[in-house]
Amino acid sequence: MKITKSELEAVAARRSQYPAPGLPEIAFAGRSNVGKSSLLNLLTGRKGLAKVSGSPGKTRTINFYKINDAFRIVDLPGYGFAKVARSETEKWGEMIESYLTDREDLVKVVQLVDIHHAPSAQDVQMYDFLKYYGLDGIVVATKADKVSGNERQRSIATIRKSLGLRKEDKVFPVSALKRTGHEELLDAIWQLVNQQAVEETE
Ligand SMILES: Nc1nc2c(ncn2[C@@H]2O[C@H](COP(=O)(O)OP(=O)(O)O)[C@@H](O)[C@H]2O)c(=O)[nH]1
Ligand SMILES: [Mg+2]
Repeated sequence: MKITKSELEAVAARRSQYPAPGLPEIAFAGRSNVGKSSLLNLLTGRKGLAKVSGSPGKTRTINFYKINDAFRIVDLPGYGFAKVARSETEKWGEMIESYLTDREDLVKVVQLVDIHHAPSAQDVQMYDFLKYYGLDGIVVATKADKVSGNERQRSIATIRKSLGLRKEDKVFPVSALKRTGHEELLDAIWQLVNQQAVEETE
């Protein structure tokens, strides 16, 4: 598939600011600076849609992007930024947990990890949470341009092992810099969205 239309539909700091339900949602999770905004821009072909930041930890909201008027990509606030106060971290946790556990339109969460660092304890914790709620199964290894050949295979093996992926779970290496790997990811997302539509009419 191709994304021909994308728009930032809502920037939510609380539930009342979520868009009205009615479209399937695929959320993106990952630590600050993992490359979430860059991936979103790559997928939509719009360089400035999501703000790419050199300094991590800025996004404290859940951002809803409407795609092709057919589904939403939901950008969750990044975790693992050391410089935020504990009270902020708690607020972050509540906000994400509330969305993940109680949003009827949520189909799946794409977990982003950086290909040139082994998954962090927080990545593992996040992914365990997704498993518990049955939202797991798709992982993106970002910044794929930073490793090549054998090293890439080794990194992916490390990711699979650390997160405890099953055979059927998928890891997509993507580079926003080199613009590679995103088409495969988008096809997988589109398949999930359509599966959801079929299940709803059954
Ligand atoms: N080399 C490389 N750098 C990337 C890639 N994607 C993002 N970055 C850089 O990583 C930093 C964080 O990116 P951003 O998209 O803002 O991450 P976010 O905090 O997860 O939204 C920026 O400096 C980006 O330029 C990539 O595919 N390759
Ligand atoms: Mg971002």
